[in-house]
Amino acid sequence: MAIDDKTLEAILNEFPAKVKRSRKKHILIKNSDAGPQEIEANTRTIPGIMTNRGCAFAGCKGVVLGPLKDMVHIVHGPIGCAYYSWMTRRNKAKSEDPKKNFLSYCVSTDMQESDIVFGGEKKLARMIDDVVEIFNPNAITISATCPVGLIGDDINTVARLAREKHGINITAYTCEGYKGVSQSAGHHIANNGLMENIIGQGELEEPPAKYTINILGEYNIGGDSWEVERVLKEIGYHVQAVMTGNGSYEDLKNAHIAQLNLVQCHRSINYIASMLETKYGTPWLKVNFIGIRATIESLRNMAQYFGDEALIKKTEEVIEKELMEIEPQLEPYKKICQGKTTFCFVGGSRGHHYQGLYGELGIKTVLAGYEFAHRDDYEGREVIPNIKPDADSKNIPDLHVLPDENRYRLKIPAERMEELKKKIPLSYYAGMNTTMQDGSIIVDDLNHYETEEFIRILKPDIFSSGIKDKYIPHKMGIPSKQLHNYDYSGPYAGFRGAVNFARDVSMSFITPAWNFIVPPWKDKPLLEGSIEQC
Ligand code: CFM
Ligand code: HCA
Repeated sequence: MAIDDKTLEAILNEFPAKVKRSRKKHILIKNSDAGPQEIEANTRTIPGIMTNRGCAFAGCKGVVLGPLKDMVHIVHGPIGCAYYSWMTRRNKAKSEDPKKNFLSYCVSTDMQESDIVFGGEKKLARMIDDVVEIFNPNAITISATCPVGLIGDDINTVARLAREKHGINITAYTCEGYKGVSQSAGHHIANNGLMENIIGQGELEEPPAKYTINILGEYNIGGDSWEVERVLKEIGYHVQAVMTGNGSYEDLKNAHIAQLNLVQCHRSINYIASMLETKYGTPWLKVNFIGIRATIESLRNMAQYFGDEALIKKTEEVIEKELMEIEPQLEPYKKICQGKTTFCFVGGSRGHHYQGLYGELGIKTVLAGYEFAHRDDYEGREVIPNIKPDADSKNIPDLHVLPDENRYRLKIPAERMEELKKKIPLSYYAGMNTTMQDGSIIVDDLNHYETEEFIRILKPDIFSSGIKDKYIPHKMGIPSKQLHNYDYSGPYAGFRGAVNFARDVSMSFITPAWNFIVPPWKDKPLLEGSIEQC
């Protein structure tokens, strides 16, 4: 069954009038005849509604800073926030020096009642001393949780004094959970901090190899970036820094020398991409390594960007070799998946990135959305933004100017940028509103009630979820696939990742376990009307 305006209205009628008015603006039925459709996004979740969103601390420490492996990330606050951001995201990391990988530690000041009353600055300073003595990390970050902001601990001053005392990079992030409306605010805080305190501080003056790139917005969930890097290296790219999956302070310091920044997750890291462009003139290219077609297009676009015939040829050779390896492996899974439907609701970019991969397996996305994306994620953006001339760079209000202003430089002449824009296809980079099929549903900040209602009506064969919404479909007899942490599996990126994904969703479809659950609509009468009050 499809959802039309009337059905949608009936779902929303269960909300109080004010809530209904608000939620209506966050839901669209895709209709390409209606012209550009607008959706409200990045606004406050209505209190009382069961949302899947996280907070600014989650976005800053959990998402962007947390994966940097040779740094110790101190969580300043009561223990809960540190505990619940401890390895749950499955951002993997390996270190050449095993003594310089601190990701498996949960480091927190564990503030108690007395610290809240008398302040936690001294405790934080002592903790930094301990961390330096025990771990000797390359750098330290301090992330504030809600109570720290409420009692007013000056974590920036604690960080500055510790930096002077220990002589290493120690920086503070005032990413208290309540800031902003979701984890998105935390991404921005982390992006600004990394740009201000780390990126560009390395010694390198020139790229160490031909075709030096950074991968931004790739967090190595389930090993994704290792799979992407395997292919990129085979083609001949040198990956300077991954931000921030399996990333390190040492690599990040020299990220400014890359010739091109790839942006996988635009939502969480567009700020660094544009700050690097403004400050160092490094262009950025939107890529998507989820799905076979998207991976191929991304690799071709990269080769076009450098424009070197040998690189273009090598790219095609690698694509062919990879396809030969994976196509026979995918065949049996495609047979299982063909004709199935899915919901694709994730935090940000993955809400559209995974639709292509689902489609390649024959699975149609009937509903999709993001927890916290902004309107441009729904409505689309340019692939390569205009390079701004040096003189303009200094007037960008959002830019955090680093001390060495001489580093402003423009690497790509404007005419070459124009030429590139014509060559590089934009197709998969259109926003979610353009990529979805007519009649499908787009929902921003989907909540528990709406999840149940949309499942009841659309009865998808699989539900893409996070840990908070995973068990709603299960109780309704529908399998789920966590697209945040991949349910202990992965990698799902690139060519081999696509096979892993196909295998995992196929297993969900054929497991007999679902036959033991009777969905509510099969054994209970569905209440379609309303009960009159006596
Ligand atoms: Fe980017 Fe991400 Fe995502 Fe994201 Fe996240 Fe994540 Fe996500 Mo969970 S950075 S927006 S804040 S792709 S942690 S790796 S899976 S919600 S869709
Ligand atoms: C976060 C992290 C998260 C949570 C995933 C989930 C992740 O938002 O704080 O809800 O299952 O990917 O780990 O998005």
